[in-house]
Amino acid sequence: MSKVKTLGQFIIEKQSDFPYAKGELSRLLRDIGIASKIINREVSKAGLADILGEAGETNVQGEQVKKLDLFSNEQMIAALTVGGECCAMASEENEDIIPIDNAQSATARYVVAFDPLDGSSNIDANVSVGTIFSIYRRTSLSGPGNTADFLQRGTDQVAAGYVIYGSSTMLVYTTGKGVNGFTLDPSIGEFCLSHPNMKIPNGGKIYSINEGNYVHFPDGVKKFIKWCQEEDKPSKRPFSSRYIGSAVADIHRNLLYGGIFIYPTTSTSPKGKLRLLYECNPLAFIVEQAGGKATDGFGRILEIELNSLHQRSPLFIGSTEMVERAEEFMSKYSSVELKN
Ligand code: P6P
Repeated sequence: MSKVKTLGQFIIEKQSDFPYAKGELSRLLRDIGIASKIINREVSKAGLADILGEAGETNVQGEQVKKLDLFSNEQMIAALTVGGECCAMASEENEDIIPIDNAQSATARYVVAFDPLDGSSNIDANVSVGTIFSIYRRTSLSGPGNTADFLQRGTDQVAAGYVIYGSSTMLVYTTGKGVNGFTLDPSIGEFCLSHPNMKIPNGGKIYSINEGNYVHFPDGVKKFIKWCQEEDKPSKRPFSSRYIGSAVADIHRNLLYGGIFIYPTTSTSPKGKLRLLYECNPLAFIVEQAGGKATDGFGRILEIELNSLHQRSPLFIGSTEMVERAEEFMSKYSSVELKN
């Protein structure tokens, strides 16, 4: 009896978790899985760009080679359009929403926001990158979705997940009933359940932040970093500094080992760098469901009011004990105006 449980089998098995579920959410997750497999195929060839042709040129087959983030964006849009289960999409690559105006989608109940290839600037160095997605019920009644369908709090997400294209390709997602991880088995082309019921360690010894921005960090962040670096055996300090520069990879590592990832306000990113809709909210939903915490340094990420598609937020995310320690420093050392 095979012990392999595919993503498809798992989704159908869990479908009973949703009363009145007619399978749309299951099919939506299936569609995202399909796009991820196609993206994975191209990302895994990235190192062959010299042979296959750089982006913007034609390859040996005479085909136009696209930048991988644009390619990934096209695959997500295509899979969700054909799948017919969502009425609109929002993407990091598109200024405005992408309404889907076809017969199937007119009655679709969901909208999907995504970052098709987060960290793509690292691709040429063969660093792990990721796709991040977030699913909401539409608030409009019918027809193609509209921008207002996306302006919801993170607490309103019905599902969220990421795909990390690394030493192996993993899809990690939640529907609010815990977090499960699936590793792609290329020999059968299926995501197989490899990390059931993922839980982030309550404490950790890894802090992940771009210390190159140190001089521009809020005082609370500076004090937290120095606290992490102090010698203190009972609390196992100094902690280790690990920063990949690809949020999905940094946060995935911390999800497995414990730790905190911080992208605070800086001089070049006065509201933070990461986007609330398709980065902070889905990653926060996953980490909270795994028992961790995600805030902007003062308040819960999932409760932040979203007023625009590409709105940015500071992000403190990971093991609860580490996030709460960082919040203590933020409260103690950051000036009052930063709390508004
Ligand atoms: P910096 C990638 O561009 C990204 O959006 C995140 O994945 C990553 O955590 C962050 O930016 C890295 O930004 O300023 O440290 O290079």
